[in-house]
Amino acid sequence: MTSVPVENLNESETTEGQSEQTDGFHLIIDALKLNGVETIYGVPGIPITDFGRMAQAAGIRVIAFRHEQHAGNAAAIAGYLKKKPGICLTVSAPGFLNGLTALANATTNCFPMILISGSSEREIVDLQQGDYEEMDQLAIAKPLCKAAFRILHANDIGIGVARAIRAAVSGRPGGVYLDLPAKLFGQVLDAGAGEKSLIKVIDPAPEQIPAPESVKRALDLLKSAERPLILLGKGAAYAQADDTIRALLKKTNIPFLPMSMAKGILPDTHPQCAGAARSLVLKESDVVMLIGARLNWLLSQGKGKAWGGRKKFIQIDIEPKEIDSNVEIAAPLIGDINSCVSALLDGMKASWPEPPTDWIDTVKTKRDTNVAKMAPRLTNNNFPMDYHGALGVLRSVIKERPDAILVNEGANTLDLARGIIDMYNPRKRLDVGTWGVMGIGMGFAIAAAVETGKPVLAIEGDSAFGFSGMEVETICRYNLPVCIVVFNNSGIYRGTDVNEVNSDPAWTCFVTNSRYDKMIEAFGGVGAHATTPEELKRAVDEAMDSGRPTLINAAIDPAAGSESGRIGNLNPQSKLRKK
Ligand SMILES: Cc1ncc(C[n+]2csc(CCOP(=O)(O)OP(=O)(O)O)c2C)c(N)n1
Ligand SMILES: [Mg+2]
Repeated sequence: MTSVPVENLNESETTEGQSEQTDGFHLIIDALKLNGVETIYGVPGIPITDFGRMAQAAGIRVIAFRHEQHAGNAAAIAGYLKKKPGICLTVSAPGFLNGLTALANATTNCFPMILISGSSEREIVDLQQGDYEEMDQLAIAKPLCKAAFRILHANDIGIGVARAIRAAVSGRPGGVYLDLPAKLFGQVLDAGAGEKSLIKVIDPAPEQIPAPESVKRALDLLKSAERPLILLGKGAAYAQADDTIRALLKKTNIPFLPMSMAKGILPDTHPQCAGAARSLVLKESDVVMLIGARLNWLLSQGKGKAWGGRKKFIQIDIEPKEIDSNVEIAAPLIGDINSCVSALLDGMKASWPEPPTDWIDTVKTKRDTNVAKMAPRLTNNNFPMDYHGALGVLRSVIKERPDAILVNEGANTLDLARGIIDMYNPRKRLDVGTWGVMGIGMGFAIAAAVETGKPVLAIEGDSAFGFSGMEVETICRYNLPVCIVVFNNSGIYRGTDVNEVNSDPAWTCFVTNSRYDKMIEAFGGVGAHATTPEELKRAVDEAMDSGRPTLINAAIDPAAGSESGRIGNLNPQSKLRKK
């Protein structure tokens, strides 16, 4: 398509004798609507305020946040839940930068999203002449996302939006940046020509069928296994290939281990789930099939003590470059997860050997022992409340409402909740993901409620909550069915550190006996204060049943947590540190 600067068009061509005109504002909205965009998450300001108004008037739901990072996180998780790019809209320079963390996080986590930012006058920006919010946003975004585009001419809007959508969802999904200079919005175009320039993206994430020889190689290896394991990553949850994956697990009877956000494809309570025997299955398995899971730090890079020696890996991934990233992959299977798992099932024909019974029994025994060991801790009604007592009741809340969505961040609050709370359905657990990033809480909770209409339970460390806490106003403003439980232990990891040098508090500690529940009351939401598991259960049940925006301050023993939750081993140690 040729790009004719609109201001160069002959006046008479656009204003006289032709009934209708359109402009950048409307074409962008039309392009998004044509491609099924229903919701935009953002923060208004120059040059996008009117654009947001017009999008709202055109029937797009526009959810306005208090900070772009949370709007960006909302867009990212909307993309994950819907398998379509979530849209975040920001102003130039500072707004763009605020959204960028979410864009980078989305790319790292393979969530499809598009960050659309208004930008300043190109001519001035490029000569660095000091424009309002001057910044070369495209250059800055490029290394942090999967693709970055700028649209200069209104008749390229169709192409630009199509490229952004395709880049976000095809192959391995990720974040895309779309730069819209202020001038673009006002550019006028003949309405007919404008309409013709739009593109409805055909098959944005096509099936990618694995090669037959890869399928055979994977099946041969799996058949040879004595202690097989299937490891499900959040890619498996994203793929929405739930039935196919369940069929594979049923057919093979192989124990499976879900990564955090893959929990619930089959319930954590399923007899094959090895979640409660994680250490054992990682160490003892001989053949491991990775489905949409990467061998990154969360899996100790596939080697070392946790893995107890060399394994043979089968890896299903849509991204060929992922293979051999950390250890040798004996049987790579490149394609989309549904196609790959379907091909494996087809190749298994009618009969497939069960794993040796001593392996199944070993896993089961370990799992049952660990579950039994944990059980009494989860039913305590201690005061001061500890993590296990509090999480024991939240576990029941989810068991009683398996359709609710759980958002979770923090350190102890995250690690313990992940292990304790069983999930029963796919894509119901949303958390800090690959980076372990704090600040996703309210953005994820808002988008989960907006996109699914289901009740949301956000379990937040008090530090974690602080990163996005102001968005409780957004939750109240849109009257969303979100119940936030702040695990208030007065600090990061613990609330007991002491600074022995001066009167400043230790830098991991917050104000003691604080009442986060008061925050939501300021905006008309329901606040509650819980000091025992019983009180907590009552307050959460009420919130989940009423659907009213609620924040429960769960007072947790400041001494109950441990440094960095379960990953304290990643802290560097000083040999010289003075005690
Ligand atoms: C953006 C970001 N900044 C800082 C951190 C470091 N960090 C990891 S966990 C955490 C907070 C842990 O405290 P809290 O949420 O209160 O959980 P607790 O362990 O006390 O239950 C922080 C600040 C991070 N992961 N991400
Ligand atoms: Mg804390």
